[in-house]
Amino acid sequence: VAPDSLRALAANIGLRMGTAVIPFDLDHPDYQAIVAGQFSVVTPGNEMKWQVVEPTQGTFDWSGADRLVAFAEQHGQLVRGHTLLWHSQLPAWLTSGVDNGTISNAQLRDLLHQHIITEVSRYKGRIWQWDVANEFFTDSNPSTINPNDFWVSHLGTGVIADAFRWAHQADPHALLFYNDYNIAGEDGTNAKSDAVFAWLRQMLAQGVPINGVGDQGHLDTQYGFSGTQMTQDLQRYASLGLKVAITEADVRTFVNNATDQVPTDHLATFAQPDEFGQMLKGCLALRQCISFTVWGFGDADSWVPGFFTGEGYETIYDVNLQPKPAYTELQQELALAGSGAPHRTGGGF
Ligand code: 9MR
Repeated sequence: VAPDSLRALAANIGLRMGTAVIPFDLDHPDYQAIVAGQFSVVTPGNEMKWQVVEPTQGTFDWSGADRLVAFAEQHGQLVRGHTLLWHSQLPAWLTSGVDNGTISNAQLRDLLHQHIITEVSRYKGRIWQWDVANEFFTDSNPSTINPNDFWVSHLGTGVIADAFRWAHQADPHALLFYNDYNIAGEDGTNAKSDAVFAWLRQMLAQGVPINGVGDQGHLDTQYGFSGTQMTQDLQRYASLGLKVAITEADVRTFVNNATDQVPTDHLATFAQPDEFGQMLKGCLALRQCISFTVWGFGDADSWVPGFFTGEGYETIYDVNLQPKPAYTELQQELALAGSGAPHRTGGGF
């Protein structure tokens, strides 16, 4: 591993640099070299989600997840498992069964229990952090657990705590995370962070086995961002005794087209790396921030154009897997963090 790689620079201060990975893209040598060379923790972007691992009831496909976990072990990397309880990317047999009444709420709860036990047990001892529950809070002010969420509407809010208990039973050593977006300085009101903080405090008081909070960190240059509020919010979670992590960092902007992904506003080429740097600084300021994961590392793999019309450019490598200014920004911040700024002398009169 090169001493100026992201993973080596971060290792100097005990931080893990991560990326989401498309496991079968590891067949491409250029892609594989970056995953192995730059990152020390990996997350399957989709391949541990219920829709992928159990496409037909009782028929499992662990091929992508197995491949990435094995790759990580061969390359001295840890794994962030993602994600056990989420409203999205559920198998069609499950959601249609619930819709047409062939799966009762009691059966739904049993199926979820079984799903969590099966998946967490399969990788027991091999997952560093699990995103147990994902995206339960509304973006409104005040923010609450979304009553219309698929899981909450059928099983009540208590299902979230149960998911943590089940995951903990299946792998007592994995760090169990609550993961969400806009919960560390991205949202001007900070309402969602306030709600998540209050809920976590309540859960911990009840003895629910939650070990950490993941802030996804999906930014957009049109809104601006400062790492100062992020550090304060992360600090507040840490004050509860929790670890914190940045789990899905990317910074999107408007682009000419989805193939070339050249920003339409030249200033975005400065704002994009700056916001990556702000997020990394927000994490670096806190010793409880144990990993910083980017949500994929090449603009060609972008999830963004499919979700935000006309946007892209959100990663740290371009569409040809060449490092962008955002890569250099992260590298420089890590290098500075590793050496510490020297003390000044002779500045007085
Ligand atoms: O990167 C994932 C993309 O390939 C999927 O199409 C998408 C489906 O919802 O999920 C993406 O990952 C999401 C993550 O699991 C949770 N936070 C938001 C991410 C981006 O949508």
